[in-house]
Formats: sequence, C-alpha cells, structure tokens
Amino acid sequence: MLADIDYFFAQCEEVRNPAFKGKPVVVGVYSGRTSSSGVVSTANYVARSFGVKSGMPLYLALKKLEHQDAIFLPVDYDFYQQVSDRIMALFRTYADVFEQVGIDEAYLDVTKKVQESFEAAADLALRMKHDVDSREHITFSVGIGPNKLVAKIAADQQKPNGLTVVKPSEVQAFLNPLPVERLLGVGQKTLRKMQLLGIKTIGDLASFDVQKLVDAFGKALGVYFHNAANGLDDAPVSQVDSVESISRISTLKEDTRDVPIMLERITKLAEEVQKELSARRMNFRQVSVMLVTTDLTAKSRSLTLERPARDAESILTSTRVLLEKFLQDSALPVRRVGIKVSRLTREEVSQKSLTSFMQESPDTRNSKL
Ligand code: TTP
Ligand code: MG
Repeated sequence: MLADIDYFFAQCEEVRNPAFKGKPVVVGVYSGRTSSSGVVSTANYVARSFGVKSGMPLYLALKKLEHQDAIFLPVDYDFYQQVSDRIMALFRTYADVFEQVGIDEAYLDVTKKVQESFEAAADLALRMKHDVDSREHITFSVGIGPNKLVAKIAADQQKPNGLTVVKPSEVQAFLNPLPVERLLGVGQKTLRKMQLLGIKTIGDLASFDVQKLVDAFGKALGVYFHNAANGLDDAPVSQVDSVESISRISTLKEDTRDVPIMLERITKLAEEVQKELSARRMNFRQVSVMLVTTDLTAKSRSLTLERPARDAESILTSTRVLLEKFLQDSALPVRRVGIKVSRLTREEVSQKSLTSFMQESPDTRNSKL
C-alpha cells in the first residue's frame, strides 16, 4: 500500500484555519526579494483548478488567482512536520512493515495483516482513512498493489482522497494505457528518447524489445524499464528507522510561570509522545523539556533514566522535575513548552524506570525561535 497525503502543506493550513476551506490556498517559498518573488510549494485543489502548480513562480500563481479571494501563505515546515509525525505514527499501526519515503508519503506492507486479500486491504485502507480523518481532519490517497511500483502508480491514479486497488491479475491492463512518464525514472529527457522510439504508453514500453531498450538506455536502465512496464518489482518495504528523537512543542494561551498550567499542556504533549513511542514500539532513556521564554529565547533541560521506559508517567515525572529546575534558573514567563524523548531503543521493557541523574543539556542555547 502506498499512502500519499493530499496537497499536504496546503491541507495542513486548512486544518489550522478551517475558514480557508473552499478558497484557493497556495503555500509558497518566499525568497524575500520582492513581496511576490519565490515559488509555489504546493496548492490545494481549488487553486489547482485555476492552473496553479508546485514549482510555479508565485507572481504567476497570483495572476491566475487574481479575482479569487485566494489565500497565500509562507511555508511553516515545523507545523507540517508535527502533523506528519502524528499521521505517520497512525499509519505505522496499520502495517506489518512500514517505510516512510517523504514528509507525506509512506509504503505499508500489509500482506500478513490482510492475509493476502486485496478486499481486506481495501477495507483496511478505508478504516485508516476514517481514523486519520477523525483525528487529524486530513485526507490522503492510497494505492494498493502486489508490489511497491504498482501501489505507487495506483496512488497517483485518483486524487484527492482516492483509493485505487490493482490486483495481480489486473496489473497489465491497468498499466498498459498509462503514459510512460507515469513510471518512476522517466523524466523529460528519457521521455523524449522514448517518443523517438515510438513509445508513448507503458503498454508500448512493455512490449518493446528488451535488447533495443538496453541499446538505447544501457543495461541497468533498459532492464529496469522493461520490468517496470510489465509491473515487476521485487523491492521489499523496508523499515528504515532513522528517528533519533520524538518531540512535541506547543504555544501557551498566554505567557506564564504557572506550573499547573504548563504541566497541563505538557501532559497532553506527553500523551502524544507516548502514543508515538507505542506505535513505533520504542523506548527512551532521555527526556528533555524545551521552553521558549517571553524574550523568544529557547532553552532545554534533559535528564537520563536508569533504564529505558515507554510510559507516559515516566515522561511526566521527569518533566515535572525539569520544569521546576528550569523555573528556579530563570525569572521570565514562558511562551512555549515542549518535550522530547531521545536515546531511543527497541528492546522490550517491563518495569518503569526512575530518574538516576540529571544533567544540564549541552544544547542549552540562546537561539531565537
Ligand atoms: P506531494 O505529495 O508531491 O504533493 P502534495 O501533497 O502537495 O499534493 P498531492 O495531492 O498531489 O499529493 O508533495 C508533498 C509536499 O512536498 C507538498 O505538500 C509540498 C512539498 N513540495 C514542494 O515543496 N515542492 C514541490 O515541487 C513538490 C512537488 C512538493
Ligand atoms: Mg502528497
């Protein structure tokens, strides 16, 4: 299964501000030279219906949406990352093996979960959609196929909020009519070369003589194109766990030094972190509290546990200690609170751990957030 979140950055902005729904929304990378220099990062489907696309210069997008009451926003990568982390943690719980391949895209091997039934896989995808929609109000498109290659092309077939299932017996009929550029690795240059050979569709490529493909593109690429066009791909979904820490940060309603108010917020963050740890089946040995004070200075305090833990209570006990220590050291009101767990491991833990020693984190710094 390949799950790809719809118009991701722009959809995050709609979630943050539901009044944007129905209007064209464009998220841009503003270069800052003039008020409209930069490019479109992504746009919602309303904006796309006026011809706005990723990578287009912003002035052009502005022109296309001139009389449309359109919303233009700068990218807020931290916010999208947080939404992505939560959704990926949810996706992960639906998979036997999970492989995230971008901020808004992941492969899920669900073979065992659905006992090789494509109908059951489609049901699983619908449940996953419902789950993500009710928790995060986010839609995504899913492709289901016998391998990663077919799943990816299937996911692109129907957007937004699509679900496309391609069973093994349907692979060739599904791929044949599609333009050849839908295959991964067929860019502008390759496309022109293929057109000269009379190859327009994936079906044309599938029945093209392999030796001639090898002559034109070299051995590796020629063989890859032949196999890909025939829907063949044996790459496994592989768990790449590059996560080194899990963190959540949140802005308080108003700047404060009130411990219960901060702890209330921290409790919510700890619950989220705990959920993600459970989903990833990971334990932590280090807990940090990150605080941004009124003057926008960011500071953090960390402590290391004697043994790995995974429970929310261990996170809370530690953060309480860290928070009190921090408030002794600083006289300023706090604007944002955050927590981070790190030194992650996979081994099973049975009992709770208690704090063994506290240390001033080396990343205590005066940075502007
Ligand atoms: P995509 O999944 O390619 O695009 P999308 O999620 O916006 O739209 P779709 O509904 O077609 O899936 O990329 C994910 C995010 O990556 C996208 O929201 C913004 C960012 N991005 C860029 O910043 N520049 C780009 O050129 C592209 C393609 C994406
Ligand atoms: Mg996407």
